[in-house]
This record gives sequence, C-alpha cells and structure tokens, in this order.
Amino acid sequence: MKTFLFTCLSLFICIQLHAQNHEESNYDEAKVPTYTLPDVLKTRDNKTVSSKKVWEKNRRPEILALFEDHIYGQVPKSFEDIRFSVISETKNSMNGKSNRKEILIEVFNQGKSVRINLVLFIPNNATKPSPVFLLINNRGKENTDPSRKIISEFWPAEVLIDAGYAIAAFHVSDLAPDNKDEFMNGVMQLYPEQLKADNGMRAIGAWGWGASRVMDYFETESQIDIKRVALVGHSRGGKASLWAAAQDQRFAICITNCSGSTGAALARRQFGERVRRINTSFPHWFNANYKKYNDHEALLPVDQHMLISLIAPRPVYATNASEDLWADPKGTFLSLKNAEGVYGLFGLKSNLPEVAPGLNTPLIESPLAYHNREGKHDMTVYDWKQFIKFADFHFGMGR
Ligand code: GTR
Repeated sequence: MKTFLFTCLSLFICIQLHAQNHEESNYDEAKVPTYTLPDVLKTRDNKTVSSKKVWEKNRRPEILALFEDHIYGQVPKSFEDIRFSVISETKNSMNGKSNRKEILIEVFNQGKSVRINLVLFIPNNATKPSPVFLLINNRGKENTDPSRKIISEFWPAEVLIDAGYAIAAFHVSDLAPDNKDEFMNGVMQLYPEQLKADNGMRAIGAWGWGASRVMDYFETESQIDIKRVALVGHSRGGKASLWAAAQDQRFAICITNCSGSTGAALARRQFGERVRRINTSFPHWFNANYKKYNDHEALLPVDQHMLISLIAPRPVYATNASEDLWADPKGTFLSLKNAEGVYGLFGLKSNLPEVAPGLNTPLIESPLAYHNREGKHDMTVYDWKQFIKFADFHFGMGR
C-alpha cells in the first residue's frame, strides 16, 4: 500500500512539474522556480574573474560567443562596400531649430545590397558636434515622420532637439522585415550562409547590425559627436539595442525600454513571456539553437544579466511599465542588479537599491539605471525625458 501511495504521489508531482514547465507564460510570482544564475564572473573553466583585464581578454569574448551561438546568432563584420548619400537636407526644419537630413546607407556584399533609410535631426544652435539618440524603430514608419506632420510620443524629436540632442531613427523592415516568411529579404541576402547555420543571424541580429551601419555613417558626419551616441530600442527593438550595444562598443549608452523576454529580463524566472512562447510566436527573431531552450530556461549557458554585463562599463538604462507584466519588471531589475559585479571591475558603483524602486521613481545617476513607469507597454515622452536626464548625467551635459 505504502509503495502504491508513494508511486501515485510521485506521478502526481511529476505531472504537476511537467504542466508547470510547459506553461508558455506566467504571471504568478509563486510559480517562479528556484533558480541559480550562471556566474558572470566565473569563466567556463571555473576561474574567478577579478580584474577588468581578465574580463576583457577572456570572459567577455566567451560570453559574447555564448550569446551568438545559443540565442542571437553571428554578427557578420565584413562587407564589400558601404555608401552614404544625402537624399535631402532641410536646414531650417522645426521652425528653424533643426537641420534635417535624410540619408541613404547602402551596404554591398556577395552581389546583393541592403538600403537603410536614416532620418536625422540636428540642433541648429549647437556650437560643437551634437550627442545623438538613435532609435531602432520597430513600430510604424509614421512614428518617425521626417516631415513632422505626424508627431508621435514614440520618437518626440522636438523634445530632444530642445534638450540639445540630435535624434535619428531607422526602421527595422529595411534590415529584416518583421515576419517569419519575409525576414530573409534584407541583410540575410548579403550573408546567405547565415540562414543555414544553427547559430546564424536572424531578425533581431539583423536589426542590431543595422544600428552598427548607422554608426559607420555617424563616423563620417561632422555634426555628430561619435563618442556620445545613445542607442534606444523599445520592446523587440530593445532586445536589438542591447544586442547591438553588446557587440559594438562604439555605442556609448544603451537604452532598452520594456524589452522583456530575451531582452533585459532574466529568462530563468520564467515570468511573463517565456522562451517557448517567444520562439513560437516569433521563430524568425533568434537562431535555431535557441529553440532547444523551449521549456528549459535553466539549461541556458547564459542569462540576460550577462548581456547587460557585456555593455560594461558603458551606461545601460532599462525600463518597464506597470501594466506590462509580460516584460517582467522585476526580472529586468534583477538583471541589472546581477550585472553590478562586472561594472565593479571598472570601479563603477551602481546606485540601484536592493529591491526595485516604486513606480515613476527613475534611478538615473548610476551606470545601471532603472525605472518602472505607471501605464502600458509603450515608450512615451515621460520615458524619453528620463533618457535625456540619463544622458545629461553620463555625457556631462551640465544642465
Ligand atoms: C510581443 C512580444 C514581446 C515584445 C513585444 C513588442 O508580442 O511577445 O517579446 O517584443 O511584442 O515588440 O512590442
């Protein structure tokens, strides 16, 4: 009898665990499993990293390769040619406050090319090259309307110009249409071998690659201060901004707004959107290897605090919205907290408290910054105003 009861109990526990493991999303803190994060400061051969030298030489490249192989895919570095053309320039846009430039960036490789359309506003009252915010636009193109007939909170260009910043944007569809059947009609054509590789580039990687090509253009633009480029992305765009800034150290600041699963939120918490769900809804975002972690987050060789760590010592600002549990605000804050050790190697102290701050309480004067805005999954003028304060602080704008 005892054995029978024991078998029944074990079976019951097994079924429960299985069911829990296969939930594609979770909004219940009680269902967050006990987890251990991979130690960002321990190399794969179990050596403790205690200096920035060892971090940069050994551990950082090791982690970068893990993210490439298991999640975002390779990032091709070479191409045959890149050309920049000024499509239009309007020196007195925004009632004379700004110079508007529309730039076409064309990149060529293996007989194919990709065309990135960049819109850029530069403050006219600048006396030296301007710091710039670059948005990876994953929403409708009207959000970054160059004519300013449509003024969207998602990209409040006038507010940035008034604050002394240049502001730029490109659309993700120029790099990889955001659709499982069409994502290959862009950058992927320049690197056809990527499609065949289990660790090949996919849409999020392509969008990040695009941000780096814009950076290539900024390096030729005398009105832009290339040492002060802040990369911004919202949600899926925020996953791309993190990955691009992790890869490309020319980005001085990274802002990731409501980026959630496979963005700034810890995977092992299995809270909000889980790996299976994101891989099923958006199979074109991440590489083939990532699918192995559907229902198996604990087996990932990395977690998202390590992605943030790759950006150290450069400042990272992650945000959430109170009604956006899908993007796991708590897991995002914990990601930042667990990256503190790497910033410490650079002598940088995070000012984040032990637990997440209350709503609408931005913690900005810190290399790892955070806020949780009241409201929905979105990027608003409120968010942008905090980004400006963050950049003011780190770029020493002294307002
Ligand atoms: C959701 C997706 C999220 C997030 C969001 C967005 O459907 O599940 O990971 O990327 O879209 O981009 O707005």
